[in-house]
Amino acid sequence: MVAAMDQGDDIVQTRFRSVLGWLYWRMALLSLVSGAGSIPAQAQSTPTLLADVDHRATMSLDGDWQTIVDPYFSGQYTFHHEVRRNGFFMNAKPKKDGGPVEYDFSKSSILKVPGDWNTQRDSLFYYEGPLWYEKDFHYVPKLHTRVFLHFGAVNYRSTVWVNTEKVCEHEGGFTPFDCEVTKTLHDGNNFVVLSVDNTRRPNGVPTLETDWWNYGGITRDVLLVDVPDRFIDDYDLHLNRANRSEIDGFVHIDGADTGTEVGVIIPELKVSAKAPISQDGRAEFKIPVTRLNLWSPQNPKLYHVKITWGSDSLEDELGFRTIETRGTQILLNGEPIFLRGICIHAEAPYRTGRAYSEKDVVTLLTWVRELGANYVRLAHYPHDERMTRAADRMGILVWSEIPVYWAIQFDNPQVLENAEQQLTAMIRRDRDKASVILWSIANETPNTPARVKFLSTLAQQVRDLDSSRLVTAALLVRTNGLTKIVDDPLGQYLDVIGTNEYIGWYEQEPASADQTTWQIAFQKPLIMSEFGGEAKAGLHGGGEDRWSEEYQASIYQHQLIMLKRIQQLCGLSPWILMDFRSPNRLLPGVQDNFNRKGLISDQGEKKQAFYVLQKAYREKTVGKAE
Ligand code: GCB
Repeated sequence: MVAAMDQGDDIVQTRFRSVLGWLYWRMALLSLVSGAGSIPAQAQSTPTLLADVDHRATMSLDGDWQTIVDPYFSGQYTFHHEVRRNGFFMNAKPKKDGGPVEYDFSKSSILKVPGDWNTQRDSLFYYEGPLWYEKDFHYVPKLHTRVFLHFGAVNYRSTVWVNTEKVCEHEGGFTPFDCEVTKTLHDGNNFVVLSVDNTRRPNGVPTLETDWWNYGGITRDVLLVDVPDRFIDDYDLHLNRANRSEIDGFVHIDGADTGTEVGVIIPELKVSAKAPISQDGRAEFKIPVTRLNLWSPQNPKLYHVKITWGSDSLEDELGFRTIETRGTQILLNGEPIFLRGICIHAEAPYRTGRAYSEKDVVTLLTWVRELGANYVRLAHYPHDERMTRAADRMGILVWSEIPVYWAIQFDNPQVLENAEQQLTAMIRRDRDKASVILWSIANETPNTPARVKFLSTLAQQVRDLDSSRLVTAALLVRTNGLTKIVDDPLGQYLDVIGTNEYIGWYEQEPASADQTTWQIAFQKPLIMSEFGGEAKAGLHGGGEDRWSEEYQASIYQHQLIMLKRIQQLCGLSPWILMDFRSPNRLLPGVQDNFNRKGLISDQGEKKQAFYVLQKAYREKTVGKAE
């Protein structure tokens, strides 16, 4: 995709200029008319992140929300013509007397949560801008309980008010956040208002240009989460790489007294361990275990684990396994493993739109199984937590990634902060999942010194947060005739090298792969993290007719010939399991706003290439049999 990248840079710059003008206008207006936008001291600009929310006592706020489409973001102003105008967060009602109130949530239309707005209302299909959500709910406070408002994901920027008080702000469309609302909720009727803005930004992560639909809105669950006054807010329990008879890790308590003890109980293993809390609020564990049934794709064994501290206790289902590299191999539980995989976007099968439900993820992963795969690359951002939970249960290994995609502003410290925050949220949410073996910090990022500095900082952050898994990224490769060269300096900071190439689609012919050789500058495991080509399901032609199923199948056939010759290949995840919506894909009658590189159409029709890959995976003709 190098060619497309260069073009992308131009587009980014052109759009950047026009966006600058618009931003200038808007900032000027805002400073004239409003005090809104600054966050009061009591609100959290970096909201808390709870662990294991799907095992907490919760009340769902999913369902119907009142919504106001607000392209000029007029609902955020509090002053206009020197007259006080309530921002929409006040949730006021128009009255005959008194000042003008020019909105009314109760009379506005409804959107379902979770769900992107684009596929729920025709007029919002291409909408990129601010939209307001409001929901009324009843709440009865409990003694000695703190309450958090949890959002699974909101794309892209959001500000949250409860009963008119701003409780938090968040940026990033695919990671969870939690706003504390203990003191904001009343006994009885309450309401929450959210402004959500999916406007693409030059300094966003991702930035202006992506090859997926910019689905806006509250795209994942909203929950009220009850926890005790002081509670278990983070933990990591994993198998020791060097000693697979020991579970290591920590439990962190929010507000703990030093010296008090945390308990970890695994009934099936007869484990009942205790450890004291030190000054940093953490209790460190080294738990000896015997007769551990290791988690693997063939045996996705999960243990019931209970963590206790004071009045809090938290349960989880954890698998125990190790993942490491040795030379150019990836070892699962000490044994070499070959990753027979496929990429997936969080696009919902059949209905399209953002995937969020159990049905969505099980449909996708069942196809993965049918393909004979043991591995998925979840592109290009963290997917719903149901996906990694299902992968844990179904024994499918996972590469999980943050949307550091193409040419983001690598020299902007605020962009780094944003990427770090998304990386932390991804790791904290999913480090209890045995299926996740690879944290990816980037996809196809152009090689510049600023970018290497930026991404090496992220690689170090992964190691600080989770040293039990591997760091990777999908790199661009250089081409010299029929030689592919992998020498991106970022490679030195990674455990596993991912490379994307599109021989037979963006360059050369499918058969060119037969003669292509690979020069890899790193003695590390390599994953072919993308290859493929487009085909419209049901469109047939010869092996030379682009867009036909035969042409796509021929790309796969030739790729498989090439891949067998790459000695240090440890896995592959062709692009992609299912067709997905993309605003870049405009060919009428064929693409119609879908990237058609799926092995399966968005309506579930399997293309010929699916069966080519299935045969190679089932017969293990690609990669070494483990
Ligand atoms: C890539 C990108 C992916 C695109 C794909 C394509 O290299 O990583 O996001 O969708 O190519 O289809 O061009």
